[in-house]
Amino acid sequence: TYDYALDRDCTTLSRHILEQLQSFGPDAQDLSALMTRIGLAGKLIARRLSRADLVEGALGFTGDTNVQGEEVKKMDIYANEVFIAVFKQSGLVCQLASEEMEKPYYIPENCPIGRYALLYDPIDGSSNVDINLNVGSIFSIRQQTGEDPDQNGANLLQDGHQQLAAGYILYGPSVVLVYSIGKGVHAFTLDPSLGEFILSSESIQVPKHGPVYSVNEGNFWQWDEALRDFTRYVHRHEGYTARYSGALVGDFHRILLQGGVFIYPGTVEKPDGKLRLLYESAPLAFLLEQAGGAASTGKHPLLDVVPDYLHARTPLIIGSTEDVALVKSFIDERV
Ligand code: AHM
Ligand code: MG
Repeated sequence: TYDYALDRDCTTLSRHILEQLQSFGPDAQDLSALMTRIGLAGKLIARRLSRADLVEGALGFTGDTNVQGEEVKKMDIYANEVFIAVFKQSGLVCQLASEEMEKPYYIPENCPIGRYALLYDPIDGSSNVDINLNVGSIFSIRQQTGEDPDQNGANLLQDGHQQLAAGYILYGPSVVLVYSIGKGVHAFTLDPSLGEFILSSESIQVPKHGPVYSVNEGNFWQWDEALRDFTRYVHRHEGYTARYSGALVGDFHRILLQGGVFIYPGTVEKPDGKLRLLYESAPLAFLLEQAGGAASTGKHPLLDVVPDYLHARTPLIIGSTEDVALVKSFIDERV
């Protein structure tokens, strides 16, 4: 019969959330609606990426630099605006904060009832855009709480445990959306013929150990000696292999499924590394802890860190528990 195939094709994002929460109450309805909209953002971005070479003005730089001092790509701006457009008039989100905006974007008409804040990196791994390699979007949903008198995101400076939901969209050969609402980690694959994200892997668990170490070794001489010790160790031992794509979401996805460790350490130029806590590291740490892995700054569990600024960075060591512990052991030896 068709039952199995039809049932599988009906496990959309929104239905999955309602099932997970075993409720049709307001919170479940809200989270389900939020996730459906994030899915819509993902579809819009995927559509533009999939034919970017053919669309005038889709590729290349805008000529501006963002608050991080990085050159802005046209695709960064497009994707940033997609999220804003999708959440306007949603009644759900009062405040959006992203890598591409110095200050949060408020949607005042949503604020009386909008109970959530969305933090996101619209295009992660932008350097891959112009060469048609995988990129991603990362998102984190928090309760809209606290005061933000200067509208600079002061109310968002919370630790990572406060996240209600987190996830990412990977724009690869397939478009995959991975999310957690604190009840395991689940992956959905976009079926282009349906225009829907359909459940493809449920309750993903990261292996306790994996072969991959993923770090930009071009920065070797900018690292602390402890990380050089770790790298020398993996060079000298069998069973390790290096993978680094320049797009965190892709490298992270590999590790989630196959195990290993991703590292973006502090460097001489960037003592706190490159990755931003609130919309890059913390959402991925939330996911990985849900999948049975670990995330650390090298000094503290990553989810414990409270940033002092919306765009604050932290070093990131994330992956299988045994591999994160191995990196940590070299750090602890040098303390
Ligand atoms: P972006 O969000 O501005 O693209 O920056 C984040 C990206 C990550 O995806 C990736 O892991 C890292 O920057 C690569 O940086 P580097 O080239 O310094 O290794
Ligand atoms: Mg990024």
